[in-house]
Amino acid sequence: MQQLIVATRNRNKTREIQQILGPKFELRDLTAYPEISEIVENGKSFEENAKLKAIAVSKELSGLVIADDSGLEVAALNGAPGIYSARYAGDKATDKENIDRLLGELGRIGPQRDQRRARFRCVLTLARNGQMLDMFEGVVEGTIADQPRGSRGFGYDPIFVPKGFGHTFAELPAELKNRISHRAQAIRAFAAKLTAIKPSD
Ligand code: ITT
Repeated sequence: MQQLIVATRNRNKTREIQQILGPKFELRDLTAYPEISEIVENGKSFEENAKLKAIAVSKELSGLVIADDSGLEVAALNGAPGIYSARYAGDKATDKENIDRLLGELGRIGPQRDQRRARFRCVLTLARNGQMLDMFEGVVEGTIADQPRGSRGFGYDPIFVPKGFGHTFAELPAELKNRISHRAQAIRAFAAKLTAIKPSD
């Protein structure tokens, strides 16, 4: 059993990562370590934020640490909400408030070619003992639905329709999302590399 610490307090991410990696991995996230203080995500990119989360946590806990920084980039909003996806409608915003703001912003722009083109990005970093070991990325392209649909998943899933599908991530089975998502791609790249990492690296 490979043990991994996930540098997140977002249980939805941990659940998906566990489903993608399967039962050979035993994951533990920061909800098990309330003593670890909130990490200030002041990076300017997914890469910077993923790196600072993994490094900060790997200084406090021993073992392999992975961090996932992810978000939704909407073409017509010049890539927003991007790294601000979790707090688009404010610091303690709910998923519904974030979705409402996004649909509101798109509504204000009005009809425009490619207006609803969007993608989810995930940058995953791997660290140990305060050192970054590797970085992986995943992207899934799609469009923004007119209205939220479906109840599965989390975050912006009810308004994201992956390319080639007629349903939102929140309508599609979790197994399907976890096969094609940005997170699935990044995690698979990580898992493929993991066997090459020696215990002492
Ligand atoms: P941690 O920093 O503790 O990991 P967080 O939720 O704040 O948790 P991020 O800063 O990476 O994490 O923000 C990610 C946000 O992007 C997340 O809260 C969702 O709003 C959105 N997001 C990322 N992946 C998503 C997915 O698979 N489906 C829907 N929304 C997603």
